[in-house]
Parts: sequence; C-alpha cells; structure tokens
Amino acid sequence: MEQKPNQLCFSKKETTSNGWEVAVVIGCIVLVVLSAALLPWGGAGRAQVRNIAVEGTYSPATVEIVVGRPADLRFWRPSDSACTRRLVVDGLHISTKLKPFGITDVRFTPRRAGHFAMHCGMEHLKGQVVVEDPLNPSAFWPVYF
Ligand SMILES: [Cu+2]
Repeated sequence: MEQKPNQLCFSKKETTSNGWEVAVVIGCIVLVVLSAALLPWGGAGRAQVRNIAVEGTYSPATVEIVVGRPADLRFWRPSDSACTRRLVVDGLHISTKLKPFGITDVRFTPRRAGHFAMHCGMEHLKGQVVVEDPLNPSAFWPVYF
C-alpha cells in the first residue's frame, strides 16, 4: 500500500542501479587486467634501470629485466679490488670494466629471453641476468612448462 505511489520509480531505480554496478565492476576488472598485461611494454623508450652493488658479491645477485626494452644496469663499485674490475655477462655480449669508487652504467637492449650468467673476470663473483619474455613465458620458465 505504502509503496504503491513510487513502486514504478523504485523498481526502475533498482534495475538501473544493478546494471550500472555490474558495468562498473566489469569495467574495472577489464581495466586492471589490461593495464597489468600491458605493463611490461609500457614506456618502450624508457630504460629498465637496475642498481647493483659490487663488493664481495653482486647485490642483488639476480637482475630481472624484460626482453626488447633498453636496460641500464648501474654497477656501483665502492672499491678498486682487482677482482671486481671486469664484468662479464655470458650470452649478452657484455664484457666491460667497472670504474672504482663510482657507478658504471651498462646499457644494452636484450634481444632474447633466458638466464645469463654474470661474473667477474675470474668468476669469483657470480650472479645472473634474467631476461623475461612476457609473450613467451615458456622461455622464462623452462622447468615448469
Ligand atoms: Cu673476481
């Protein structure tokens, strides 16, 4: 009885509201999924900067980057020990000297995915550069797929 005057209005409002809520929720999910999927390719021109300290070990020892995008590995070497002078990354054509008491930028664009061993000239210090390919995860996770 009481709801008779605005029954039409009420039911109409409810339907509209539900439709909007569903649309907004679906829209949000689509946006989140899309942005997450596109994130690795976002800003193709921007370098992937990673900072690595070189003192007794590489810290962090594992550096993760994405294939096809410029990378800038910044090696900070706070000593002049002969051991840490040369940096070699197998398979990525990297063999360079790291300057003592400073930062050396090692810039390159990885063209293939995989795990690449990173080490000093004498292979005392060891680490790895992991190049991920979001389009081909099997190259990145050979053990699991
Ligand atoms: Cu060494």
